Amino acid sequence: MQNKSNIFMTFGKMPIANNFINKENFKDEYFFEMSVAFDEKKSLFQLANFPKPTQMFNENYKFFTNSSKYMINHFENYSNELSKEFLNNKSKVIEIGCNDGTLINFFNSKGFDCLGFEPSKNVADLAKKKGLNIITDFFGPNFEEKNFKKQTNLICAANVICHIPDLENLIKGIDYFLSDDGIFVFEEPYLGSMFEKVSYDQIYDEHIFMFSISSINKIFDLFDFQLVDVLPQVTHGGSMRYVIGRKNKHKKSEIISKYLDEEQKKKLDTIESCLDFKKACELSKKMTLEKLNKFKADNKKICGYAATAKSTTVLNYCDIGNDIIDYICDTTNEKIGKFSPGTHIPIVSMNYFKKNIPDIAFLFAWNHKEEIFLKEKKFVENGGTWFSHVAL
Ligand code: DWN
Ligand code: SAH
Repeated sequence: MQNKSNIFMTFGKMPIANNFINKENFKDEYFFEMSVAFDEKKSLFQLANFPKPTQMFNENYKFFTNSSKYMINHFENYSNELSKEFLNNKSKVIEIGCNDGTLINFFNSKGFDCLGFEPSKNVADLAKKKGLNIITDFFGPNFEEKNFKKQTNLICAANVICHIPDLENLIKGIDYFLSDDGIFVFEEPYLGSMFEKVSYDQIYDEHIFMFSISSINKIFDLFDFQLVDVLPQVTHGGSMRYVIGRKNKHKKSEIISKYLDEEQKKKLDTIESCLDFKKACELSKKMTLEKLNKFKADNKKICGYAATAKSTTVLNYCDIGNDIIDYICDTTNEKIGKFSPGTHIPIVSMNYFKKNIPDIAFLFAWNHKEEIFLKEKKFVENGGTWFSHVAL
């Protein structure tokens, strides 16, 4: 489903966003040209080129769902809502991209027959340790799971469908596993929120697509499926939950046409909105650099807070290195002691942050600001300032 003809912007050379690396690997670090395109037929915002999935999702994957308490709580609510609306005590549930098993474990604890797909071995192993039934592989239609084939009542996912380049193969997999009246539900960062916030850091190698309701509506309509409901979410800076069923099996919510009208008004279904977004990104880069240079001229010490995948885009696009940001603190053991992809800023522990308090903290996990501001009250009380390229 790639379409290179409508490339409208490039962010320049980008490394693998989650490849926090050791010094000895600097010399052979992988980069690709990160350009974005818009497919007007499907109203689909997408990367024009990207690394192979196995370059990103393997035994060294460095993102763990349980790194945010807020997200753990969100996934418990997600499982409660879906169980109540779509499941009974005999139901079977599949999760695509289950990572450390946080979400599928909530379904498992409720007694449903569960199966998770997770290609990144290190995180899949964490899910298996919880006693969960996990296939360490990319989701698709080629599995001999007799208990789940055409019998799965709910296939759910979060922050992973936009990571899957071959959408046709994904939908074949859904068709292969879903029961006749089963439901496929997924939540992904929302294009409209990214445009509003100018949060261009949602774009990185793993995020092949940035979906809107218009695009999801068109994509599934090409197959024997249809969008039957949508529900906006506040997670990850603004996401959308999509509910999909086989055609003519479920009542389509009236809210969909209202949202489609709104998206049309905002021109989210055409390349026009992308061209405005491009200008907004360029302005954001200019403003960010002006502010950071002013902090530096005033002799302020600057650190990064949370070594997110998103930070790789901001740092590389704006060309911000160790001369501006002293270090990035993070809670993930697998990132601490390593260096940021492309820009090679040291990643340190939260303990280091507490002992080496900066004047300014560039909040790279701006999407978790409530959770972080609550636990870092002292930073502000002691005179520290939060900064970000998006409005905080
Ligand atoms: O889609 C994706 C989302 C769900 O997760 C993946 N493609 C990759 C990843 O993106 P991200 O790294 O931008 O996600 P987060 O959740 O914004 O950031 C996670 C990072 O932030 C981890 O390294 C942990 C760190 N963090 C922290 O240091 N202190 C996070 C929180 C909440 C904190 O309090
Ligand atoms: N769902 C979790 C993890 C999101 S990160 C959450 O919201 O926190 C994306 C995850 O999807 C990674 O763990 C990655 O290994 C996995 N993934 C990537 N491509 C996949 C595919 N084709 N099938 C299944 N999982 C995939």
